[in-house]
Amino acid sequence: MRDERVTARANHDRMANAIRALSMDAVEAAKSGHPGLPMGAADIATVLFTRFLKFDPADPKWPDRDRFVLSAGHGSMLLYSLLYLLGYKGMTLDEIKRFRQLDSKTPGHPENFITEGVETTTGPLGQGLGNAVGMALAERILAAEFGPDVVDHYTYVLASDGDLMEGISHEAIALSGHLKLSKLIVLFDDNGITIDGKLSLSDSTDQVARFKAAGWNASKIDGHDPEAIAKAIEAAQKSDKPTMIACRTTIGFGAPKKAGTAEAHGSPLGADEIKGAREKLGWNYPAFEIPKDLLDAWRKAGARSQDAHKKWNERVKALPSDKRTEFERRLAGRLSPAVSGAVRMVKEQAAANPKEIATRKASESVLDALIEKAPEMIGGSADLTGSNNTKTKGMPVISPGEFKGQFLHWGIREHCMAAAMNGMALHGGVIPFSGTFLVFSDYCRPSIRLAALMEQRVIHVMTHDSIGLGEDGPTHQPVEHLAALRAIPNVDLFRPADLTETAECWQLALEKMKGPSVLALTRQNLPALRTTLEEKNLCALGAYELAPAKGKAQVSLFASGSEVSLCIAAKTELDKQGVSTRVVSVPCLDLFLAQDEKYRAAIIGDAPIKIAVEAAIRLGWDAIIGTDGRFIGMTGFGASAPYKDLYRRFGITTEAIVAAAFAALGDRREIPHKERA
Ligand SMILES: Cc1ncc(C[n+]2csc(CCOP(=O)(O)OP(=O)(O)O)c2C)c(N)n1
Repeated sequence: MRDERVTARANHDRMANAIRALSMDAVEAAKSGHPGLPMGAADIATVLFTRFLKFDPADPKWPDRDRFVLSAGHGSMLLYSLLYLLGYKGMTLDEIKRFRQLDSKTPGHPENFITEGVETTTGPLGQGLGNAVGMALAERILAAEFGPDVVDHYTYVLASDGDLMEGISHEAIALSGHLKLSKLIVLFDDNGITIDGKLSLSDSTDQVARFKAAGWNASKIDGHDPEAIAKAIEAAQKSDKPTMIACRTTIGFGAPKKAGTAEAHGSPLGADEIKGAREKLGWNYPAFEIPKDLLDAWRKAGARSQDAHKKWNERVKALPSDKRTEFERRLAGRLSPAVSGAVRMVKEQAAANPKEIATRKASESVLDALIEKAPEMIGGSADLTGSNNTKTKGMPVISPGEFKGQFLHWGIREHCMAAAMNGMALHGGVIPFSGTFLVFSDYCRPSIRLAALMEQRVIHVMTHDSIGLGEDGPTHQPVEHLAALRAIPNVDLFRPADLTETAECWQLALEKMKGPSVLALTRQNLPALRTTLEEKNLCALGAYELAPAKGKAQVSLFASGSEVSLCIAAKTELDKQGVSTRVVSVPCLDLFLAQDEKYRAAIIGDAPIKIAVEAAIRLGWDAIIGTDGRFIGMTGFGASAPYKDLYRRFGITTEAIVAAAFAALGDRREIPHKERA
């Protein structure tokens, strides 16, 4: 018995050392990277991947696989070593040797869209933990609907001190504790070291107590003792709460001088230290060489779940055919054809019965029509449900331990909401949409940026989109946020002008399979502008001529959202005064700027006067009006007052548009005069 244990331990050590060796050698070859975490966490990873994790390297996207999130993305060599050792086809030894090089499968931080087997893109600390909450949530939501026979997997996270120091971790821990996400298991790489040195320089939190206070199981173990790790994971799997296992480890384990110090964190160990580590670990193989028997042992571990995978395929096949079709549709992320039907119905109603409503309310009407047709849509709000209008009557609420629902009260946790939504989208089978105020997009921004990078379909409903929110004042009035969101590549920022445009923008957001959308919506009522039914989605090209000029246009007015109606009123006035004017609605500047030259030129037109109107800063609009165009909007922060007073104070009015047009015409008339002089 004792001998067996000794042999098992020796085998474990060799397997873990394979991770350590590959990691330190790859970082050395790249002349950059982070050897400390992979060397320290190698024991945890070896136990998890060889004894617990359910996955199949032959099918990295197997929907019922356990998810593993390396939240501390800087330790990417841990993941790459595992993928190679376990037999993921895309991860060859050559790729390991090309760590951090151009076009390799081994970028500096894990990127899920580059490397098969990587579940999410991590690097910004704390995000992975937030993603994992969403993955665990999506698993429960789908299990509640389709049953444990086809949806039953764990979400494991490896989190570092940095992950747990970031503010987002507080939101993630509190929310998942509250929801009793019992299949979420966090392995905390408790090494007490950060970049600056000892963790004690900047933190003295009792993490076990912290997690327990949030409703988790939490314990402390020796992170280099495989049996202790295994026992803790076994207990975690049986728990009715999420579990955090603080695994005490030594960063850079095996490095003779640098282990246990910040020097092992983020730079190559150096030739001498690597030589010393080889001796200390009893690793007598050249760089990048894994002995055959060891590779075989790892590959065998990689094949552990093949049988489970096969049985799962059979269980899916045995589902009643309509359930199976629906399950497969959800997993593929395909929308039901009923979605476009629902959008059409809203457009029909909008045309038949034009109403003055706020676009947040318009969005609620669209959701009302959509929600039944798209049961994969999971809505939520960061404690502004009544303001964001993201919860319709037909949406049951997800609650602790009860996941059959379509709406989640995220609490006042915008950052985790956005990160978890990314995790839900990555998990698949659900389409998350959120609700908060547009001004708080800043609190979601790091996660929205990652959704864009990862090409994930998440939809953020962000209401109270300008000074038009009125009395809450400048703290709540976004001015730079539209531009800031437009600045993120692959984010589509929609700002619809009425109910019809809101329906069209929702459709575009849902149909955008590879990236996030933000719907910026008003608090205040807006008149209906699209009063005839158009089959075509006019918002699809980002901008379109809403009101043509009578004859040759002298003035082109461009606007989004709440300011489009001001332009329509200004056009009426200008036309009356003999100035032929057209109005272009720009519900999505991002989409418009992505159109071809011909379309852009046609929409921008050749009217000599171009004026853009948006109750926000000018940034971005020059692409349409040019640097010599006129802009009516904000140049600084708003103020607290009823919104009509604010629009007057900041000069965003029909009169101001008309005056700007005349001033511009006057300027032009003056030019030849000046030239004559
Ligand atoms: C949001 C964010 N801030 C800063 C960094 C830069 N950074 C990378 S690792 C790290 C901290 C390292 O400490 P720890 O998380 O304990 O990792 P370990 O030293 O154990 O590898 C920092 C500050 C980052 N990646 N993300």
